[in-house]
Amino acid sequence: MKEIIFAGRSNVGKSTLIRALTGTKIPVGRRPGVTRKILKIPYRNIQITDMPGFGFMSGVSEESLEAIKDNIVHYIEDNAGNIVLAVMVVNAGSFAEIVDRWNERGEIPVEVELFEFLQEMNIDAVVAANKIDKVKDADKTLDGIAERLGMMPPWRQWPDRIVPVSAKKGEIKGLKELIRKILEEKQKSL
Ligand SMILES: Nc1nc2c(ncn2[C@@H]2O[C@H](COP(=O)(O)OP(=O)(O)OP(=O)(O)O)[C@@H](O)[C@H]2O)c(=O)[nH]1
Ligand SMILES: [Mg+2]
Repeated sequence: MKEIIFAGRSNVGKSTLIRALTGTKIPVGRRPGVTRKILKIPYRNIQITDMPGFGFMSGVSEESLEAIKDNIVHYIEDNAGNIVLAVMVVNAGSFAEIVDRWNERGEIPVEVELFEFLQEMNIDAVVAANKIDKVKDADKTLDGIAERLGMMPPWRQWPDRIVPVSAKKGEIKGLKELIRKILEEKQKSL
């Protein structure tokens, strides 16, 4: 079955976003590390895949965190043929700061790595900038996200690649429309 995967750092709101999109009551929570296993949710004629988050989780060892990341990468490699779209969910308000902190340490931020990996695998990827309800200057924040993922600002130049959402408030219209558009284009090219 064709599938759409949702991936991103823990606690960014991946599961909340899938809930809002599909109406399926999958577990969500205030603490990082709620989704521990890859979860497959049937939705219409497609499968939505909820990934465990990568990054910090209290009480989880460094090795386990690495294992989660490896798991995600392997899953994507093994299922690349079915994956029609990857939604990379980020916390809009903290994304820039996290990326800059990693870069200052001379490390590649996991999100940047994931985004590049998806491109290498030829998997269509969109960035869902979630928790936009908590952000004061949305345009500036979204420009900062675009820039850090190698997309020249202003972010509005990339309407097919970056979309602000608030999963919690159910403000997900932009993402819904984008998903529909991408799936339609895929159908046509078959
Ligand atoms: N303010 C705000 N909070 C949100 C939004 N979306 C999710 N949250 C909150 O963020 C927290 C984490 O949500 P989850 O959906 O469990 O996050 P996740 O990315 O699936 O987390 P893991 O499964 O641990 O990787 C919850 O407390 C949500 O209510 C949003 O759009 N705005
Ligand atoms: Mg989750």
